[in-house]
Amino acid sequence: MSGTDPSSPSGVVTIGESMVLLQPMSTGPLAYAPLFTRSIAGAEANVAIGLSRLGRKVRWIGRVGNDPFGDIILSTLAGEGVDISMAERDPQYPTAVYFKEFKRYGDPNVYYYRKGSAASRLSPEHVKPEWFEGARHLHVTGITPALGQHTADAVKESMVQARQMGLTVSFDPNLRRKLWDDELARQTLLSLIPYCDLFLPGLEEAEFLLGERTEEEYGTEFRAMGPKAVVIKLGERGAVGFVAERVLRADPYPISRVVDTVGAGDAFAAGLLSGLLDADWEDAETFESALKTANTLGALATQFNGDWEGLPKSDELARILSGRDITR
Ligand code: KDG
Repeated sequence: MSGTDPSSPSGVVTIGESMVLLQPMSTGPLAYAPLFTRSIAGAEANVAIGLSRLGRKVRWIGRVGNDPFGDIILSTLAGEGVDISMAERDPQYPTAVYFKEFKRYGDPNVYYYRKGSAASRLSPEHVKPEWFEGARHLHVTGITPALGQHTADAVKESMVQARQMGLTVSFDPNLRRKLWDDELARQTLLSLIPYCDLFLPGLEEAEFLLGERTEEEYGTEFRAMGPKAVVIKLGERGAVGFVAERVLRADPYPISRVVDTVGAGDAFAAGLLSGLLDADWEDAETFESALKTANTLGALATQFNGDWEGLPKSDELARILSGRDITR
């Protein structure tokens, strides 16, 4: 179904819900927005597109309805070069939808219409070894586990199976408090950390999970739970990585305005993974360079409306990272 082959050594698999995204063409209260643009989104799909644009082979696995919104999700992902050959269509339940609201202050508000969606029916019995065959890495987030106990169990099962098959696993907690109760979120997200190799919280998420600590304490405590590496996103202060007893920092990519923060964490993950796949994580230079790419992608993702549309391709990213202007 797509032009990519995830059986290459650098192949990445990602699993999660993708939704149709409706964004108002005007700023202000959603209730008074008359016109919308239609796109697709979903944390794991955003990462898949970001990686595919950087030349990585990616397989997205998820469940959509047998409806026009399912069609547009699959055709958009396939058009972006993502392998959708293992995505499933549910004959009974629909594809989810979500709306953004831009009020000109703070992060955009999001409104979900996803209860009872095809993706929310994902359960551990769906997870199968074919999903991971030939791939090197699995990326999952804390959004799919928020959809129900069976989706949380399915994410855990996929982390377990992937590791049994020799893949490394990254896990972004992507806390979405609208989707679940705080205590359940904390317990479930903490319970998944031991099954990943690379844990990617934001600073606020780290505090939500462990309480107030220093950055170094977060790094030490999360690594003690199992992951080989931990990267904490620090927003305007860049990012800090903890790997092999080292603390590695990368400055933020400078930006002068923010248009839409949604999707920035996924872009960060795509940038980081693109730098770490097939590389030695314990090599400080490699890790710092991956952090720099991650910060750059995360910052670029805040510069446009939409969760992934403006993400760069590899040649554009190389130009941006080298500081060269497009006209020179
Ligand atoms: O990280 C961005 C995601 O939040 C967005 O694309 C939609 O997956 C989504 C969600 O559940 O919020």
